[in-house]
Amino acid sequence: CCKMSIQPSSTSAPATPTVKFGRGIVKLVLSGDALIVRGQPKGGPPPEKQINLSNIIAPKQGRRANMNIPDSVDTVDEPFAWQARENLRKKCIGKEVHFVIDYAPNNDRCYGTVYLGTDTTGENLNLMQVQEGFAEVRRVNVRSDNTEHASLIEAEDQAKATGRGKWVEPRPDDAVRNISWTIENSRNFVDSYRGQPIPAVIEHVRDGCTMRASLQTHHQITFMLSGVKCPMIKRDPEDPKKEIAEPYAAEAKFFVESRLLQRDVKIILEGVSNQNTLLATVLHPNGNITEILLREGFGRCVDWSIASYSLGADKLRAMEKQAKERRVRIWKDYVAKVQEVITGEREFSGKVLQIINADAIAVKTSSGEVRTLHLASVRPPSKETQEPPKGKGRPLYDVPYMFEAREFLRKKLIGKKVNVKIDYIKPSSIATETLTAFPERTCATVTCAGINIAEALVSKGLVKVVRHRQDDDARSSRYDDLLAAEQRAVKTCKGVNSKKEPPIHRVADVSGDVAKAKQFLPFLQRAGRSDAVVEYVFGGSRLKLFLPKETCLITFLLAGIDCPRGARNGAQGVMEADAFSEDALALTKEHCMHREVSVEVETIDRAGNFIGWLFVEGINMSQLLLENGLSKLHFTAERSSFYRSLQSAEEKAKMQKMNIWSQYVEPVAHVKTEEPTERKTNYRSVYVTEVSPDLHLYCQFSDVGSKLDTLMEKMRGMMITDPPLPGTYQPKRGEHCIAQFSQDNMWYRARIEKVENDKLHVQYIDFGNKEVIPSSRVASLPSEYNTGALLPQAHQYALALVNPPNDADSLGDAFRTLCDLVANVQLKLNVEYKDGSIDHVTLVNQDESINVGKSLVTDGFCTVAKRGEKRLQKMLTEFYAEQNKAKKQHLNLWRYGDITEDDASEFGYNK
Ligand SMILES: *[C@@H]1O[C@H](CO)[C@@H](O)[C@H](O)[C@H]1NC(C)=O
Ligand SMILES: *[C@@H]1O[C@H](CO)[C@@H](O)[C@H](O)[C@H]1NC(C)=O
Ligand SMILES: *[C@@H]1O[C@H](CO)[C@@H](O)[C@H](O)[C@H]1NC(C)=O
Ligand SMILES: CC(=O)N[C@H]1CO[C@H](CO)[C@@H](O)[C@@H]1O
Repeated sequence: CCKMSIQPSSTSAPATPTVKFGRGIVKLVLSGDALIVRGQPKGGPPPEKQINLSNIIAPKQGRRANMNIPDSVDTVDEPFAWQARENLRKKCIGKEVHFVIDYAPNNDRCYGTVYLGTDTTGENLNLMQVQEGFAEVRRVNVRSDNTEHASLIEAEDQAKATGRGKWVEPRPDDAVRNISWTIENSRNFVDSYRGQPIPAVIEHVRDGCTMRASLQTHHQITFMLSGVKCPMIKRDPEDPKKEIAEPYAAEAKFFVESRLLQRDVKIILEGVSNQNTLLATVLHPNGNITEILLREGFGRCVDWSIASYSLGADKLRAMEKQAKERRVRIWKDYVAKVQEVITGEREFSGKVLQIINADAIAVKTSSGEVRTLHLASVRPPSKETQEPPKGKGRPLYDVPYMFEAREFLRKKLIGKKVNVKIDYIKPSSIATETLTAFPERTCATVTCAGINIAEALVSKGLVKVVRHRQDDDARSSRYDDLLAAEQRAVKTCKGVNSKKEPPIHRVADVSGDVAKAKQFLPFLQRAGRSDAVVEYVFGGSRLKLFLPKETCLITFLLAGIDCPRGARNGAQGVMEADAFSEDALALTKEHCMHREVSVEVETIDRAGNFIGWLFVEGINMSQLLLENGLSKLHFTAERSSFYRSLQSAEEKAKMQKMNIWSQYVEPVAHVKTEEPTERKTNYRSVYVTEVSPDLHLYCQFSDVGSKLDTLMEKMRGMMITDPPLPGTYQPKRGEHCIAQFSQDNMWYRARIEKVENDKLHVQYIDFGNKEVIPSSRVASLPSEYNTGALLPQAHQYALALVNPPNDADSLGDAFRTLCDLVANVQLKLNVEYKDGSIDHVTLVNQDESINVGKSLVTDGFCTVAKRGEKRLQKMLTEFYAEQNKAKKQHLNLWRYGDITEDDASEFGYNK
């Protein structure tokens, strides 16, 4: 080889090299006879020098074919080339050396003798390689008096004689490496090591997180560190020879190079990127570089590969957090993103009441509050890929894997206790394309019996993990677990990651289809008890059921009861909610929502709703509602076999005055079917709070007054501490609200009777008076003050045996007189009879000397209303006597004579 022939011996070098000797750290060993030394940096990158060891020649290593040279092929090692390199590397890599330049024909080439340590007294590496049989001595152009050369030759002879290094006989099989330059199937390759650390040498560092290594098995691999990304050094797209380094890229590279290059390490192969690059972690006895890079601000965590990191992603996050807080290197300008504040408790436990979606549940906390929670950092299956649903939108059955996700959550969670940790609040937003508004969401990590529910869903491929923006910390507190679970799910082709067609659910929706329901009825009747899953609870006695065996959806009404109903559209517009409808709904929801139940269908109603009995965990729901005073027994229950127990359930609730029976008076007299002949009195103290122009009276019971006062006081307190935001309340007809009475500017409970532009007609439900007020004077009525807490306190009555006059003037006179009679006095009230829906009463003062109704007759403001009841006859006679006296005296109505004669015929009265 011509190059060799021009190399002179060390002692005969006539040329004067620019550097005669020097010191440095061995950065890289190129072969058994060449290395690169790195000098001390003097600001800027440290100077480097390649030195070929003079006078010796080591076997050449095989090389990979150079793509840029035509016909280039892979070459194999000369025997022992690798061992020679390794021998030198192990001796000196990273160590300080002293070198003496023997000959340097130009800047690129340089021959020298290298000593371990700081001067020529250290071990001579040139000699060492020869002694150990890993290099031969060059024998050209050597003067005979060269003692150094002589000792090299002596060493070589010795090595040959003792069969050291390459001189061993017979030559072993592994003298030539079997190099694999490329990996055929990266995925299989990674799997074949199953996470075992493989001894390796790092051969090249491209940037902080990308390097090349030769494994013990002589596989040459290029890999990226899992979980971290360092600033990159890229080629300039304009000029391929130029490199563009991101800030800190060179520093990161140097940091890694000086610690890992050509060091003995172990590599854990962990995954394969989309670009087919291996993902790995490097173990060095002094620690692992991934954590250190993050801690020193040389890199950031990357979500896409952090799940591959096998030593615990949480450590990487912690290191990155530390670096951010210290604002070190790449984080020097880091500003923490302001997050939506989480108010109230961050961690709590509760019972799952409802599965709202594949990623959302309703939880009842220990304080009784029901909260909607979204599972943090996951996305439910969506219908994006689906064609638009035909007919009725039933995403639960039509969106792939939605049903499976719901079922998983339902079976695992419904009715169970869960622990909730709120991770972040996702502010409300509007999708720019569709203009869909998304309300604010509370996103949490939910665990049940130690299982992270989101993680379980992800690992079954039933939801996907949200890819957050790099610096977005609003994410699950167990985000890396989710990523790892997703990686497993992808690998094992679970759920949405499967190549198979998603399962299809053909479900017949019979609800609301009268014809279909009728056809179906006989099947269900014959079936006796059928299994069902409660899909939804509309009201205390109204549910939507899925019958898995029949794969159909039906609307189901609980038989045998009359359950208070919520506000609804009736023939006369919106009908107000019945009292306790909310409580009944809550009870049924808590027991039935998403539960597996069994039903016995009896019949259907005209709208195609099935009516029957529903059992959940041994409870007959109709009976439970009766027991809790949240329904009344319906006469149709009589024919059922449950009648006796239903009846006694209702009886018990009545006796305990539960809920709808809170005003219940035990029917001492009513039990008798015979009509009583004696009038009974059972006076109750009242205040009349309002008289309507048709002479109806609104009364409050004195004994409930303090309850009302307390409620109003609390309610008004709330209006001060937590005043309503103007414009947030949308008043609706029939609804209860809080209204500010124009006379005293105080807040009262009211009912909206009519909405007229920005004017509202309201009636104050505890006082009975009505007025028209601007809508700015009403606010929504929180449920704790609504009629569930206390029924409306203004009770409407009419006066017994009293007929209001027909003409407006006389009615006005009677009205004013009545007002004077009842104003500001405590009166006693006895119910005499019911006419229409209204109780007719006798009102007397405390010592019973004044009878309000009778007074109106006595003074000729009203006439007597005849009644047939025997028990009223005595009183009726007294009233007629008064009326006759008034007639005679021509009082008021009787000023012009006897009016009853004409009016009786005109108005159809039968006297
Ligand atoms: C110096 O060593 C390197 C690495 O082994 C080798 O490629 C190169 O050819 C050597 N140079 C000379 C002039 O021998
Ligand atoms: C070299 O390695 C490859 C793959 O690792 C193997 O298929 C081949 O048989 C080996 N060759 C020799 C000569 O050992
Ligand atoms: C990773 O490196 C850190 C810091 O150097 C060290 O504390 C830790 O023990 C290392 N972990 C492993 C598994 O080597
Ligand atoms: C037949 C049946 O299941 N009856 C149940 C009805 O519900 C009550 C509880 O409300 C149970 O005690 C009964 O056993």
